Amino acid sequence: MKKIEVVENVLQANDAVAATNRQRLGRAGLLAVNLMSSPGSGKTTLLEKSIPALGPDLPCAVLVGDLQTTRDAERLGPLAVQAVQINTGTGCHLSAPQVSRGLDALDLDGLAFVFIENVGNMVCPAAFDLGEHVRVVLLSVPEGDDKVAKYPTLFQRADAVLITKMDLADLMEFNLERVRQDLARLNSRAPVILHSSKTGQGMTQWLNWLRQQRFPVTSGPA
Ligand SMILES: Nc1nc2c(ncn2[C@@H]2O[C@H](COP(=O)(O)OP(=O)(O)O)[C@@H](O)[C@H]2O)c(=O)[nH]1
Ligand SMILES: [Mg+2]
Repeated sequence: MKKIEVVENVLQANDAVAATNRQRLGRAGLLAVNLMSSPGSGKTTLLEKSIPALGPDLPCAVLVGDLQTTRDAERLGPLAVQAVQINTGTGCHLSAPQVSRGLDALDLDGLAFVFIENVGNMVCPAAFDLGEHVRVVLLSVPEGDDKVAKYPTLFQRADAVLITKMDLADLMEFNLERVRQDLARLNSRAPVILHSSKTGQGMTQWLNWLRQQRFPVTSGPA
């Protein structure tokens, strides 16, 4: 029983900071996007492609969570965006207090998007609200078409699901219909975007979805 209480307290403390983060991000008039998936499913590559495509009218910043190294922030550096690496040490997900400190290191003025690349993990990030406005979950083709059913919590709370590395679908004998059926059972709300950073498939749909998500934030009450 005690164990359960501790977990609940940790989540409650996290959620309180997340609410403050969300208010702060909303006041700045930007959209915060939490990207979640396994390691190697293509989060940083997606950002490398998306940020230039959004263009100078929609400036972006990135908070990148990893256990160690500043490699992802270095990859995003040449895109001339503010990129802050958050090293979690042994932590398998980002928490709202870590994101709060990451936001302190950013100049939020004039930004359209803050992308939060979560630690690569299909389980733990799902439980932790960071104060984001939307949650995007990536599933890459090489991970296999059974993963939606095996890791349901992540997909249940997604606002959009990207099936990435679609260029490998034939090679990997990926059963897209199976994935669609599993997703339909868990989450009928989130659009499913078929994407490849290599061929550009789904890029327009993804960018349009992102742009649309900004409206409730920018045109909502102050
Ligand atoms: N074939 C293929 N490879 C990709 C695609 N997107 C990313 N990759 C590769 O997948 C690897 C991991 O990508 P990365 O963006 O670092 O994944 P992350 O760990 O989720 O940030 C890299 O070698 C990328 O070049 C894609 O659409 N198709
Ligand atoms: Mg990465």
